Amino acid sequence: MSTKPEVLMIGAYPTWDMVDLEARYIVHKLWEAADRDRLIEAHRSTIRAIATRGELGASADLMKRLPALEIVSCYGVGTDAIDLAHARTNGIRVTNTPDVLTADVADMAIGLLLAVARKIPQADSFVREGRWTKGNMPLVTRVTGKTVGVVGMGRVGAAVAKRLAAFDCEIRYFDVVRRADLPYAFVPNLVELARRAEFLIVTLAGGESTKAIVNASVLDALGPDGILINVSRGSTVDETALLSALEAKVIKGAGLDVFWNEPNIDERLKVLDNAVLQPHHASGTTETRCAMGKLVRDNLAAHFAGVTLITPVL
Ligand code: 8YV
Repeated sequence: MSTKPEVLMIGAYPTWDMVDLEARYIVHKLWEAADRDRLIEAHRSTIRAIATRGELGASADLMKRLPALEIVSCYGVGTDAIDLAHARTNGIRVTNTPDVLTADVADMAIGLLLAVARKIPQADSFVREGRWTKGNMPLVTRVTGKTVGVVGMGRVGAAVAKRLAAFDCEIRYFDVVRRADLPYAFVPNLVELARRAEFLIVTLAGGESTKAIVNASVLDALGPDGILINVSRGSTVDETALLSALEAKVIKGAGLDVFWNEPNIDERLKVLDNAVLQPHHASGTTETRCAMGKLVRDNLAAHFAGVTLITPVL
């Protein structure tokens, strides 16, 4: 019998991670299994680790089926899809990949803001489709110097604010607590923040406490010149309200990396001319994904070596 620990992988990782993981562990690939229940049942008593992705997480139901489970290692910073309460109660360790993806996610927030405000995708089509030869493109919206509301002033929020400062933007933010270490204006009421901002950038953690926190009232307050950017979780925005607001031009536009039902997003989103959509790809650079995969692998290795975890959540 092999001495390699058994790991259940919920979703695919890049090849470079798979090579290393398959050398160290017996890897069970749930996403490839024709019958997932059967795969879990066949190895339920020997699987000691789950390697998952931020958006896939690990439910209590799944963890309950694995009595030998010791650790859930998440390829992503957001652990909202992992049942942390169940893990805590059952002494299951949890790790994530903070810091290494912060810069890329913040870059994407700025990229989406520029794409929506300056209509970069539409301008690209304008040139390719030969419409430029028939006249000038309609004018667009400036980003520099605007008032921006950052919704969630954690690692990503602070990195977004730092970038916006270089655009001479006035930065205000909403969070559950004031960040005394940062020079930006704290606005503890989200509707109030939206009223006072031209752009809102959502960087909150997902989960019950932030579910649909950006609702119809927030969108109304953002108003017809306002732009919403979401690089957090689809769950933080009431997507039904957002769709109505975009269709009725209650707000000017939105840049979205995340959605309620990924990857099978609402068809109504696809026909909007005032939204720029991304496939949950804010951290999707080779550089960052290499660092994320290494953290997952290093956390698993630390666990099985009995040494301190590098980036523990629990
Ligand atoms: C990743 C994420 O796209 O960090 C997170 O929480 O959602 C993203 O960085 C995802 O985890 C990769 O699957």
